[in-house]
Amino acid sequence: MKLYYAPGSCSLAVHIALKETGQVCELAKVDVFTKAMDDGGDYRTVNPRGALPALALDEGGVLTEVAVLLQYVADKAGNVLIPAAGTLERYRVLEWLNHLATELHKSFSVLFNPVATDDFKQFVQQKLIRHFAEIDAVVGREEWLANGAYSVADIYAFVISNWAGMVGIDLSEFVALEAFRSRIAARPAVVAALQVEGLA
Ligand SMILES: N[C@@H](CCC(=O)N[C@@H](CS)C(=O)NCC(=O)O)C(=O)O
Repeated sequence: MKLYYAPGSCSLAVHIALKETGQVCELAKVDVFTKAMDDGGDYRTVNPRGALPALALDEGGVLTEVAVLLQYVADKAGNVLIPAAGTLERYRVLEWLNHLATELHKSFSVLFNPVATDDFKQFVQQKLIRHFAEIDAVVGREEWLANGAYSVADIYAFVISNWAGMVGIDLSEFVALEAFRSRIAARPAVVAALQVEGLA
């Protein structure tokens, strides 16, 4: 497998899931803005949408979309980071993956967008703060987002929450969320992925 990634971006979630499950994967770094790959090629030849991440599969072909790649990587490792297909526990993890992808991840994309107006950014920030407040409440009651077990949903939430400080969102009032983030940051697989990406 080969993971196309940009340091600290949403591709980090897939990178962490690979490390957590001990799967060997080649890495190809991409400039998120220019789409240039380290070998000089244009990433859009891999993923015409230009968005990271993408995973080139051993069986051939390229798979995209963070939430899908997380399921793919977790499924390849058995039911370590995701419950078995068809179980309600599985749908609980998928519920979070979908929520994180559509409500949080893409809201951050607006905040990183230089053409978004300040008023709109403020509106989006408030929405994100409400979503982080919900996560704070959930991980205040239970250790992890779904089923009381660490899953790809927690990994995705961790990566997204890393962006808060970059766009002026202060998470320090969310004590349980900060503890959740620290628990994940301390995991050896997470430390290893961050080191490889030059972030630790
Ligand atoms: N729908 C895609 C969106 C991924 C996405 O927004 N990736 C960001 C990095 S976190 C990116 O590559 N942005 C640059 C672009 O879309 O051109 C997914 O869920 O994988």
